[in-house]
Amino acid sequence: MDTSLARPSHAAPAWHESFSNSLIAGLGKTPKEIACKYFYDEAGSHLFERICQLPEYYQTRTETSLLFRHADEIARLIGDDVEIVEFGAGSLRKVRILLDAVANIRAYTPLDISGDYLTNVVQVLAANYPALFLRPLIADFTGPLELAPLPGNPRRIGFFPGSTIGNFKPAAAVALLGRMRASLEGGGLLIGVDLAKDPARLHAAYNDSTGVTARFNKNLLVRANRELGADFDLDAFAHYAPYNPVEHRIEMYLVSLKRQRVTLCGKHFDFVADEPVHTEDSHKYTIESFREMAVRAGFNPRAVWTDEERLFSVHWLETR
Ligand code: AVI
Repeated sequence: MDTSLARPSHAAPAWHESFSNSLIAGLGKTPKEIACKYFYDEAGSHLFERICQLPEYYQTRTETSLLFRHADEIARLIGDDVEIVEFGAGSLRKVRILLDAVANIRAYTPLDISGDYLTNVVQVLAANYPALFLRPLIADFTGPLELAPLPGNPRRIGFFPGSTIGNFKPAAAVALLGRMRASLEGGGLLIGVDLAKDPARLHAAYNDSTGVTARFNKNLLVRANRELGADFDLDAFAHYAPYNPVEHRIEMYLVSLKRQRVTLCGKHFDFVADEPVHTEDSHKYTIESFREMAVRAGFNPRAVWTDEERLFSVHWLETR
């Protein structure tokens, strides 16, 4: 195979600059915040992979087993002769279930913001699927989604597993789904959505006993120190991830353990003791509330699969 096809290209430049601008703007707000998309540098992507294997983090194994169990039915709904576009592709592990089940895939387009990580995982996939046409893109799928059409215009199928949609506030989630819908016209979206459940179970999933989620959260500060020359004292911030039952979401914070000043890019940011920096929301839906949201984004919800415990759901949404 021509390995140049498996080399990711940049859909948008200057990640570095956008991280510093976003961090400076976010730390200047009250309450302070850091956008969760910056979790995923190479180290953050590896930490997220470890989260996915934690016993407390039921999402990954539940979604994977749903995809395996219903692969034939999913493949029938997807049809053949399609391009699969994965939004925020990560490890490229779950898509293998589709690559094995769907007939005649014309192209697989994984989009991810972590270029180094994408380069590595795409090489492994290319070795395992030598006949597959791959066009990896280093891209922020939260921005404009303009994908060049492929020759012959195969139907485009979006794949958005892992309940990443839950990391957007509901209005932003509807807007993102709407942009995805527009880029998938004539096709459909296969999307994984975590379900509302016992808050204790959710709390455990985001406060794991081995502290991997805490390291993942603090990686934002590690990254700012390394990439932007910031001087965050890692021991002076704590991971805090409560469930908010009113908004149906886990909220993640880094809490300053003392009064302190942090400097980055020549600017000073003061923290009082116990001051939170908001780093992530992870919304949980019911099957019905998610389907209503998909309808608001212009999709036609066609099929949904869930496990016996109703922990997680996978939805097939058509654009027409
Ligand atoms: C990527 N996303 C769906 C994960 C989640 O569960 O919201 C990110 C994560 N944050 C902490 N643990 C995992």
